[in-house]
Parts: sequence; structure tokens; C-alpha cells
Amino acid sequence: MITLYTHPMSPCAQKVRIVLAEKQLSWQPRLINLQQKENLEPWYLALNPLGVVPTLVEDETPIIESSIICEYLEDRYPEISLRQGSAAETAQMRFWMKHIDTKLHPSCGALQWPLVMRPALLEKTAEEQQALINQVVEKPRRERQRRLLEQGLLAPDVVDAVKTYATTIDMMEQTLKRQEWLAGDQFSLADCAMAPYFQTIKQFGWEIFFASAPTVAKWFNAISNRKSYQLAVSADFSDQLCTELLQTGEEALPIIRQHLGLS
Ligand SMILES: N[C@@H](CCC(=O)N[C@@H](CS)C(=O)NCC(=O)O)C(=O)O
Repeated sequence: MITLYTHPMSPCAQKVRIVLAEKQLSWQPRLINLQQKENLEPWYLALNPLGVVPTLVEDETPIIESSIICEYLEDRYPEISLRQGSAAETAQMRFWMKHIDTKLHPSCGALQWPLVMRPALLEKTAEEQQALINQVVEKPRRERQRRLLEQGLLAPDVVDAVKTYATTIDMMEQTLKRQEWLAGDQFSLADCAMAPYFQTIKQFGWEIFFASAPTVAKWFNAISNRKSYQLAVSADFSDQLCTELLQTGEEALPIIRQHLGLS
């Protein structure tokens, strides 16, 4: 049995859930309360020394890092394949996965964390907040969270994050004008990995990012209509949660517009 340590709004956990659904694998979720930093408890660090979700456990072996988990699932369960392209297409698939891991994911964190995670931390005392942040394992993440905790959407990370999103969407628009999916004509792990980062835009009602990228909007629409996406992502977003997130996103929109150079 596969167990996935996950959080409903974590984009890197969502990508693994999409791959599990595409491959029609059964698995059991173990929800980790990121707002209360359950991910930093010793029992979880024993599974994932980086203290982040997702972690997949199969045959008592923990597998960490979402892109590595996706490739693990592809290697272990190739029957429904999400890596069927030529060597060049596989290289293209891995380019996108690397771009997501190194650039888009931290950017998504800079946009989502202040709106979704920060409010719970702000309810704690200043000492409790610092004690929790001090436990964050990796220094770049720790310092980013400290800045986002202190400055919210006014942190410099947010300006960079909006720019990274805009550049990524531009690159995708050029690619998707030539081919149906990110790595060619086959739906692949790259599409599964990228889609959750557009859930973030959608949930906050920030369609403004799609203004000059109709092909990307069409691509995301096609993915979000897939059964895998409905099961792995949409099912976790109740009507009430969607309403709350849209409201949060609307309040933040003036800052996002400003960072996009639109006002
Ligand atoms: N490179 C990691 C990133 C994992 C990651 O950043 N997970 C976030 C949720 S999307 C997390 O667990 N954050 C906890 C925290 O920041 O304290 C992966 O792809 O698995």
C-alpha cells in the first residue's frame, strides 16, 4: 500500500496526487497540518529530513522530493505511462520539472504562504512564531518564511515571484503554440507537475496572469477537466474554501497588479 503524506493546498503534493490518479493507483492519505508545522515534528523529520510534504511511503521506504516521487511512480508503475516521449522530449519534460522545482515552486510559496499559512502563525506569540520558524530545516526557506511572516505580500520575494510566474507563463505560451503539451504531443509528468501552480492562480481569482497567454489558459482548462485533476485537486476545494480563497485573492489583487506593472 502506498501512503502519501500530503496537504490539500500543497502544489508539490498535488502534482504527486495527479500522477497517482492518472496511473489509477490506490493510496492512502496522511494529512500533515502545515499551518501548525506538524511537518517539523521529529517523527515526520525521520521520514523526510527536509521537513516538507509530500513524502510517499511504499514497502516501508520513504521517497521524498515531489519530482523524484513522480519519476519513482513512473519507474515502478509504467503500465499507464506519463513519460512516453523520445529522448529529446523526455529532456524537455525534465527541463520543465527542474524549472518548477528551482524557480516556480519557491515563487508559488511566496504568493500562497502569506495568504494561507501566515494567518495561523500570526495568532501565536512573537516568541512562538520565531521558535517555529527557527526550526525550518533549510536556510533559504527559513529566511523566506521569516521575511514573509514579517512583511506579508510586501516582502521582496513577492515581487520576484510575480515576475517568475509572468516569465514562466510567457515561456509556456511559446511552447504550447507549437505543441499540445509541455513536452510534446503526449501528456506527461511535466503537465502533471505544472498544473498545480495554476490552481494557485485560479483559487485566488488571478486570471490576470493569463491576459497575454490564451494558449496557456486553454492548456490549464484541458488539464483541470481531466478526471485525475478533479480527483486529486478539485475534490479538496469545497465551495466554502473556494469562496474564502477568492475573497483573499481579491484583497491581494491590487498588490499583484502593481507587481505585474499594471497599476
Ligand atoms: N522540493 C520539495 C518542496 C516541498 C515543499 O516546499 N513543500 C511545502 C508545501 S508545498 C512544505 O511542506 N512546506 C512546509 C514549510 O514550509 O514549513 C518537493 O518538491 O517535494
